[in-house]
Amino acid sequence: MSETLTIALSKGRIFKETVPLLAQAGITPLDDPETSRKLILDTNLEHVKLVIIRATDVPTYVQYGAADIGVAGKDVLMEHGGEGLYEPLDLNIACCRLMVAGPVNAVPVKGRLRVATKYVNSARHYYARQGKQVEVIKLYGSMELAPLVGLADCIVDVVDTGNTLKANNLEPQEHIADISSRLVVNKASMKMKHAMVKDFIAQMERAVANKQ
Ligand code: PRT
Ligand code: MG
Repeated sequence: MSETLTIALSKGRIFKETVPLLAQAGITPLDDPETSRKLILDTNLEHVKLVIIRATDVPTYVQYGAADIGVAGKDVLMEHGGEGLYEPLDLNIACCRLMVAGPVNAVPVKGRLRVATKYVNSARHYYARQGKQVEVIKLYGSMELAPLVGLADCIVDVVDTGNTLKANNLEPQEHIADISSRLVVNKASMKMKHAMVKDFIAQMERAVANKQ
């Protein structure tokens, strides 16, 4: 088969937790993105390539067909909006919770709440559903710092162990959504590479089921 299957992954926890699932689907990367500078990794299968990109860029690569398939956190997908993507499978990896967090024992804010986050769309939707007027301040990282220096009253961020919050005298206040990573598929690839894509999804489905 001359057709290739390109899979977009981010380094770090998503790569680490996806590799064992790929292994069960018969796919082994020939390089480790933590030590290699390569952005396109070959695998043991000649027609399967991995592209290593920022977590937030995965939906964009797949939407435009630069990758056929990707693995992305639901937090990232909610923020992206999911246009041009199918989301056929919950991989049940990189699990965490999207939460509102603020200073321990914070006094209720009078007036408009200031919320710092990289999840601007999710935060706006969340507060709009509650009929709350808030000011959302876009950040690209280290959200935990914002309440400590008076930039915001609270943050919207993903929380796993909660240790990062605790280390900064913050605590979870409201639960917005449970998060796990999902397989996403380009809509055109689903049609044009149907057999290959369907087969890959089925194998990943089995790999996920085997883990439970
Ligand atoms: O790190 P980088 O800026 O390159 O990109 P990224 O943060 O978008 O990627 P990455 O690899 O950190 O996260 C990829 C995906 O993993 C996210 O989109 C989530 O779906 C998922 N995930 C699961 C998490 C966490 N758990 C998590 N704990 N993403 C981030 N965190 C952060 C958390 O916000 C805190 O700052 O990790 C820190 C430690 O968390 P605690 O609660 O265990 O202390
Ligand atoms: Mg990170």
